[in-house]
Amino acid sequence: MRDAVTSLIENYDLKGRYLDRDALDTLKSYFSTGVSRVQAAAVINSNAAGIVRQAGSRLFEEVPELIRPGGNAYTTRRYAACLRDMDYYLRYASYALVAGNTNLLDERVLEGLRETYNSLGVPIGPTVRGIQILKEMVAAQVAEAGITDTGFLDQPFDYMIRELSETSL
Ligand SMILES: CCC1=C(C)/C(=C/C2=NC(=C\c3[nH]c(/C=C4\NC(=O)[C@H](C)[C@H]4CC)c(C)c3CCC(=O)O)/C(CCC(=O)O)=C2C)NC1=O
Repeated sequence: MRDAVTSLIENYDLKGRYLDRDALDTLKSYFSTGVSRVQAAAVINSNAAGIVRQAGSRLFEEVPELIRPGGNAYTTRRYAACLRDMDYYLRYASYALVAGNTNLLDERVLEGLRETYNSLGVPIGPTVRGIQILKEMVAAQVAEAGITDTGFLDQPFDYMIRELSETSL
């Protein structure tokens, strides 16, 4: 599992090079957003249950077939599994925000996920929509908390969306 700093150092070490101007700019930009990243993670952390619940309700309003007989989130067990998955996406996004790197999403979340979803008939399109809703809700809550330096906020959500959507046809 890598973060913004360890991945940069690893790259430079592989080439046996000192940190040059590009590296220092990257580090400066990471550290200058550090406090906001931690604040955003704190906002997510203290509202996680509500965010997941509301995001789920919004998803099921938009795609009601999911919770009707024959839908993949139909039955209490599968409904709960769906919300649990949303909670995974939110929690790992909060880690990735602090790490400033998406490597942990590859290692802990996305690896093998498409295959699992395909074998269980979990539809990718609505899952992607669920992650989008999480992203929108987090953006709103972080803004409401008065955190303004938030250019980094969408990255982990967009990364999961892109990786899950890829080859989904
Ligand atoms: C931390 C990394 C991690 C992830 C991401 C993860 C996902 C994950 N979701 C699963 C199931 C599931 N995932 C869903 C999710 C949904 N169904 C829908 O219709 C919606 C679109 C969607 C919710 C947004 C459902 C319903 C199941 C149960 C499917 C079944 O057992 O039939 C399973 C199969 C095993 C299980 O049920 O626990 C895994 C591994 N597990 C992990 O350890």
